Amino acid sequence: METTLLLVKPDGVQRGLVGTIISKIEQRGLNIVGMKMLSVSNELAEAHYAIHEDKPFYNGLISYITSSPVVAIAWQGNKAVSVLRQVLGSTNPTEANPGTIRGDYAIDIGRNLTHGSDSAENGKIEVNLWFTPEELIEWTRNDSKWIFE
Ligand code: D4T
Repeated sequence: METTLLLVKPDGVQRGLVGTIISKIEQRGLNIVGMKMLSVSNELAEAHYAIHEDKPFYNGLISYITSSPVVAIAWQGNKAVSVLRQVLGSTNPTEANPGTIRGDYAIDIGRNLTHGSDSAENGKIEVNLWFTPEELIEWTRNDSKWIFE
């Protein structure tokens, strides 16, 4: 069982796509174990994007993620990391397949609607960065036996 972080970035919230994005992932079969809306502080943005500190697009990333509220969701399930990234589509929306969130709703890499953790290890780290333990709830979906063999 893996845990992974989804961020619906400011463009996703402003464009009214929160419900669409959540429902695609929920219907695929992952469990929501934490969910909140927040204005991202510079400190949190810098911690989240620390790995990109030296990249030319770093300043744009920080100003984009702090520009307007985001929705953060922790998901759990078998293969949750790869399943979530598959639903989101390629980082660059022009390379994302139709049927994915970015393939259907985005064009620019700097306005790619969502973030999804890229490994099980980073999933744990990022969920712990964005959520306190009290904000996470372990539970079993009633339909889990119809999703996981
Ligand atoms: P996210 O973090 O949005 O799920 O994307 P990925 O995990 O798939 O991609 P990433 O870490 O390589 O990039 C993080 C973030 O930076 C933006 N970006 C990326 C950008 O604006 N210009 C670029 O050239 C790249 C490579 C998009 C996602």
